[in-house]
Amino acid sequence: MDTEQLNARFGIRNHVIFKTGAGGLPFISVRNRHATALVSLHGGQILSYEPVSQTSDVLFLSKKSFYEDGKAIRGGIPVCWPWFGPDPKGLQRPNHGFVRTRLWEMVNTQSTTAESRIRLQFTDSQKQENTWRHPFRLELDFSIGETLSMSLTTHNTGDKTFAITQAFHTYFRIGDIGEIQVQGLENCRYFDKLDQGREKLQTGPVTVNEEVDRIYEDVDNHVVLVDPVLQRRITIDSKNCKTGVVWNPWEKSSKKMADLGNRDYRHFVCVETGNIAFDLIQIPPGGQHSLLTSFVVDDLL
Ligand code: TA6
Repeated sequence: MDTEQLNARFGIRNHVIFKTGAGGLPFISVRNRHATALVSLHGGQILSYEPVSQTSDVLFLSKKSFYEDGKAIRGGIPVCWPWFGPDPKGLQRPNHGFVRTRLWEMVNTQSTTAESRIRLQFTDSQKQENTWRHPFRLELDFSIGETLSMSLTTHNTGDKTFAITQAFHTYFRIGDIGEIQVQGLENCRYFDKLDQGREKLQTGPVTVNEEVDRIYEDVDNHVVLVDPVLQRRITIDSKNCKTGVVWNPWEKSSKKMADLGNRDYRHFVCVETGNIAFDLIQIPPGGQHSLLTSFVVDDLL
């Protein structure tokens, strides 16, 4: 469907409008009295979320992102599925799974003046990954308003159980990486991916003054990103998951990434929620699992 057909079928005057954007891809521009947002059908990825109370976007989006089939957009909230991180089978399949690199389908849209809802889906008929053979249907729901909420529901439509790992790989825009704190992970154990995966203990809030790539275990699903430069606090709640990630590539690794500016690392941190590493989710035939997350932005008084 082109954007004219998408608008005819799913557009909502003043609130949900489809448009062709970077790379000739279809995007959804969302506006209501509480927030504006931009959602890419490529990747099923929200790229921008700006509550009217904020003067800067809650999400970071690289100006050097790629917008093409087979590549992930650098920023917003990429959907990592059906695996998180490198291909668990070592078959050279894409990092973080294949659904963030492909076009999703529209299912429906709803909006009031206060909240806009979008449902996308991705099914096995759309996949081009011939090494993931399980029949499935993915539903991705966004609720955009005073808060941003997301739900990723995996349906097993086949006759065999399959296992997944998954995450919302959220890029938060921040004033400066050296000033932020991530609270709520105190006393959690984590795997330090930059130190041969050694298991360590988080003492105190997470601060970042070098490259960080940590998978936190048994998190209590309530984390707060405090940004004294942008003078805001972002509360990140999640459900049906036990793991989280804090990642920043810092200067050296950033320079190896063609879709990231050399100084971009100062202005984003990834605080991710999902079912990662040991938190494997087994879905039986006919079964389903929903990964939920929500974000509330408050001003720091
Ligand atoms: O979530 C952190 C991480 O797994 C890092 O190891 C790094 O690879 C990052 O994701 C970005 O991955 P990408 O494939 O989007 O470049």
